[in-house]
Amino acid sequence: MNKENKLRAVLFDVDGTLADTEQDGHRLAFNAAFKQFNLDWNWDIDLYGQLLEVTGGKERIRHYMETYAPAALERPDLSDWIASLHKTKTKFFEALMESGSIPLRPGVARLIDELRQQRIKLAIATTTTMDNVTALLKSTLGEESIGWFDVIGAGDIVPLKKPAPDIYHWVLDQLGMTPQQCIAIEDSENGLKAALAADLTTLITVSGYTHAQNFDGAVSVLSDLGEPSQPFTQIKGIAPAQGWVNYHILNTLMNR
Ligand code: XBP
Ligand code: MG
Repeated sequence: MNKENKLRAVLFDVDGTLADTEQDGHRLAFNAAFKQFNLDWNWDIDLYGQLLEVTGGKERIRHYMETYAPAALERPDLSDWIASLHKTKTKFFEALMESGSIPLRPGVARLIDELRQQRIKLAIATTTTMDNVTALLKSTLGEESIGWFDVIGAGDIVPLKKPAPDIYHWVLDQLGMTPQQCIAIEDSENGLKAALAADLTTLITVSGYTHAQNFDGAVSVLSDLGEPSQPFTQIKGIAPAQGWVNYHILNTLMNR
């Protein structure tokens, strides 16, 4: 008889998973920073969707320059300049979060609350900058919510960003857990690749920019985490027994 693994921790991605932050959050913050630096760059909605293939803001700026503004790559201080442009972008993103313009996605606050009651550990594994994570948590769940997460793995804490599994390895190591004790919740193909490469069962809740991506290997693909009053739509993989994801559903998915 198979011995069931008991769920001990949930590893959340941030952008696209906790909140739909890319189009009206990060994208606007990048454009505001470009303006402040007197650059005539403008990342429109379609272009930003393409640029999202590269994870990490500094990496994304460099990738954009390589493709659309190669002359600027000649700067002798290129890395420092990108870092300072990105720092300005982070300030704009924090201000946007403070204004409360981006809500959590359906089911996120409910699930976090239930997992806390069940004494399941919460962790974050993201490529975004730590300041962005804390700004989003503060503006949506309140300042104390930062302490609800046992481990927050963010940004440059590992050298290789998703789709590399490094951030998940780092978080698992900090938790002192095996992948078999955890489930990851992601919204993107790059995030799924990272989580699968770290041997994690992965649930996908698709987001604005990611709904058409390839999610082969995910245990289940859903529109969102759902609420009893607003059930999710099941897209692919295992169909949970009810229209909202809770502790019981995550535990079942982890053992499939
Ligand atoms: C999303 C990302 C990030 C954000 C921008 O990561 O790739 O780079 O787009 O944030 P995830 P920074 O979905 O894993 O959270 O500019 O701070 O990198
Ligand atoms: Mg994401």
